[in-house]
Amino acid sequence: MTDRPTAVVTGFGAFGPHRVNPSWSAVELLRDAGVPDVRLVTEQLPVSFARATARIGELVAEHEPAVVLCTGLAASRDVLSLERLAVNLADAPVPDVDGAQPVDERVLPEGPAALFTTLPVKAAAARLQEEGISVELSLSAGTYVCNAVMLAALHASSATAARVGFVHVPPVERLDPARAAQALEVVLRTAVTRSTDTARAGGRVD
Ligand code: PCA
Repeated sequence: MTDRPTAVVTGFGAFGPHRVNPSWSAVELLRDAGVPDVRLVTEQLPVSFARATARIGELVAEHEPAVVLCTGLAASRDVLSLERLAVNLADAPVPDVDGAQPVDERVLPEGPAALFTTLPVKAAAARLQEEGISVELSLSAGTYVCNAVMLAALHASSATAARVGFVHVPPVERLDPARAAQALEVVLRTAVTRSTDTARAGGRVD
């Protein structure tokens, strides 16, 4: 029973006008349904640069997960986004729930400019499309708390084999939380069953 891989899956709490954060609704549904053969550790993170980045590091140290899947709301997006990159930049257009509003600060003072996801995002995107769930690969998780948590999760796991990534969910009007939960399960399953990503063209020319 201890052979089951552990997955730490997080969503965010309320912030700004978003009284209910659909990322957490999706994580709750995933938690309640369970994922066969995976030990799920779920937690709601506060939309706080300081507390959320510290907490994700604690979760990684405590549970030594095989997968870390963090999620958050992208209010302006139409479809589910699999983030490819976290940047070492905190530039908050609005204060976080603690009133902190970093401007052009490093998330990790000694860290690199950016870190790549270690999730097999192209393979996950292909599986999501097979399930009829619209998805895009994203090159920016923004410069707010979601990006900071993704960077902190990658940094905390950098000496491990954990697969770490971030999924941005659109508002509920564009994606039902039950469908978002299904999508998270597909991403998780892909992460635990594949050690490498598929090498299919998927970039962009702007
Ligand atoms: N979305 C915000 C922070 C919390 C959330 O759910 C973001 O994209 O940074």
